[in-house]
Amino acid sequence: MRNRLFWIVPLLLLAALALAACPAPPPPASQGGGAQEAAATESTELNLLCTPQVQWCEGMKAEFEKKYPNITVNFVRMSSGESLTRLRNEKDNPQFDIWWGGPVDSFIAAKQEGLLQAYDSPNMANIKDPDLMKDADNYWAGVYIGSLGFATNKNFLEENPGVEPPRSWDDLLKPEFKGQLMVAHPSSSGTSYTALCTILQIKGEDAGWEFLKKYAGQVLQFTKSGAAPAKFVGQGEAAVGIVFSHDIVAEIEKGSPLVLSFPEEGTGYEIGGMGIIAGAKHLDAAKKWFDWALEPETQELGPKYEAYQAPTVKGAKASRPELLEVNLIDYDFQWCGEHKKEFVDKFTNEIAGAENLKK
Ligand code: S7P
Repeated sequence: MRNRLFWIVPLLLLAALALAACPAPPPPASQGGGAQEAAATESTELNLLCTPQVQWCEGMKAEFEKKYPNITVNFVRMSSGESLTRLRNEKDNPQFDIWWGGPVDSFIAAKQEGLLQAYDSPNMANIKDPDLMKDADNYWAGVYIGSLGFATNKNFLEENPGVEPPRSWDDLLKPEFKGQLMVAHPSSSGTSYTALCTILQIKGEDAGWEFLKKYAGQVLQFTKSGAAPAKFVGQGEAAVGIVFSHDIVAEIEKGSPLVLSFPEEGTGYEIGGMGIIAGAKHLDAAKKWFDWALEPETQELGPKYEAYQAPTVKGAKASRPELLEVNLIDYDFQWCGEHKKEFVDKFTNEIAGAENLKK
């Protein structure tokens, strides 16, 4: 007996010491614990595919990082068509987490091709007109709205007395604008695709394609990016640009000698979209961006970065409401999105190839 006690006492002491050295188990999740908090503040990244103007992309990155200092946003700015091509090529190994901006026609095409994943953000409830401004299955949400307009160089008008800024799509075919139009190519640009699909809707498909042949014949140069013609026309490289009206306003604000006009029979408009990429590697961060982009305060940030699109959420004020107080057609986003590849291919193969685009 004495012998047994001789061994048991030191063994008990060793066991007590070992227990004291063990870390305490994490508290149950419902209490919120140190381990969970650490995970929430762990540094992470968000790879953003950004389609609007680079200045706005930079501004949004800075604003988001201010709100979420533990998330570093890496963005690449690409036009809509280029973005779609890139997402198709990376489908099996996506490099981007979220795509923000650019007309939703491309998001509808991306959903169709399995490039996006659904996310039912709690902030979807903020959207003003859910039937129009978000996908029924939550694959994309609208983050801004903008109308198409014409930008005419004032000096050109002064040098050509009697020439008026175009006020209808047919005016673009006038002899004085031969070789004087500038627009982006619809294969790379969402802006230009919006113009193409607007024309097909206003004129009907047969007459629309006939018109598009003549319209392409008036074009001096197709650019890659949708907003570029406003800049080039402001510099006097061509007389008229077909561009989103908010991009024309931004150029005028910078001092470019441009007149903004609209086609009176009706103009097309965009809903700028946002969607999470299928297989996103930083899903939590992507969801944070998605939620944040649907807050009224976020949507009012645009003018700080020379972006004058109208907001899509309740409680956010439009900086230039007059840009939507024009004759807007009942643009069929679903039809334009679902036919995007077909229409772009037809334009490229039968009307104007996409080679030698002006940047
Ligand atoms: O931020 C200006 C803006 O016009 O850029 C987007 C545009 O479609 C992107 O450029 P691409 O035409 O080159 O694709 C618009 O969504 C946005 O309003």
